[in-house]
Amino acid sequence: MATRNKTSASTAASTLSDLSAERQLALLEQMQLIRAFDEKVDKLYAKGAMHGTAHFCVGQEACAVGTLCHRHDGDVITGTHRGHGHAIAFGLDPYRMAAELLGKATGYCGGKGGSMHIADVQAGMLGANGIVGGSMGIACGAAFAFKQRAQDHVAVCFFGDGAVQEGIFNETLNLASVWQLPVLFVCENNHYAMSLSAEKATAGGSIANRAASYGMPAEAVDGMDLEAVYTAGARLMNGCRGAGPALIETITYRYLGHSKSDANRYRTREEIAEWRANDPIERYIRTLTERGLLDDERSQALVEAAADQVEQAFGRAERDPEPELSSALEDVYA
Ligand SMILES: Cc1ncc(C[n+]2csc(CCOP(=O)(O)OP(=O)(O)O)c2C)c(N)n1
Repeated sequence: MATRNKTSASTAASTLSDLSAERQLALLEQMQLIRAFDEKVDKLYAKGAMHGTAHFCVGQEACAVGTLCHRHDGDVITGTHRGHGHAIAFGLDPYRMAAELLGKATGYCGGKGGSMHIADVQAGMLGANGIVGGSMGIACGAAFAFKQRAQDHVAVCFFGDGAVQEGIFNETLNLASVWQLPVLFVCENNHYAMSLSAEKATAGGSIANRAASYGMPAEAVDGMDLEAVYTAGARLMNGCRGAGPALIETITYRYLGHSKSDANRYRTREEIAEWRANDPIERYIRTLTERGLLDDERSQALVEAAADQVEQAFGRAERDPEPELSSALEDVYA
């Protein structure tokens, strides 16, 4: 890990077990809510009840939850096309997300944005993004503003392994480091950019090492292990505050296809099964059970509560009005 000459970069790591029982359980609930949300959306697409496309983060829940639980008021995030988990972990309302996906006027973008454009700028969710790597420039802009205003906030920027091969990755890491911008880059290395394997596409092998070469603290962690992401998140996000950038490479996996039209021909069933056997939610349930904070009954109740919350969100959103035709040209930028 590269280090920076700032004391805040060496903030002592805290672990999940330092949190109250209630808080530890809340992180499980959040991961279950993300999964329930994406599974519901997947079903709605399969039924033809939803249009356009969507990208699911089933399997990747620990990455967003483990980092964003360190956020403070005033911090902002930028997401990706696979962004439902980022939005929920940031605290957006699943009902307004459901409304957005269903094209309803009550959605975060008035029903005109859909899955890849969910944003709540007032709250600090600066947007999911259909442009691979697009989240990086926006996060750096926000971090530049924090620095100019001498604010102690962090911009958390999610992106995939595919974005690492784009020019913007190198430009933004360089500038963030040269200008010491408070950005936490969170790479969700789920091993594929559509069908292209990260292993074949990443010169030098390690994304964390690439970031370290720009002079910022950078670590690769097991993204299927909430505990590991949490610990790295505590250290690196605190290190960003009032200081410069850092990067976490979360090694993770998407269980479902790239988007709705993916036949999964570039990977085997066995490979998917192997990753599913290391599921971040199941793994965290085992940890909480070993700590005496959870039993089978409570665990089942939490799964049902998450599914119920999602059902209610979509049920309510379905009854909401569509945007007025007269609003078609509102909020359009050219
Ligand atoms: C600039 C740009 N190039 C190409 C695309 C087409 N595209 C959409 S998603 C994707 C793969 C992205 O992979 P990765 O960054 O690893 O994210 P993941 O889908 O794995 O979460 C590509 C190439 C795009 N949307 N934007």
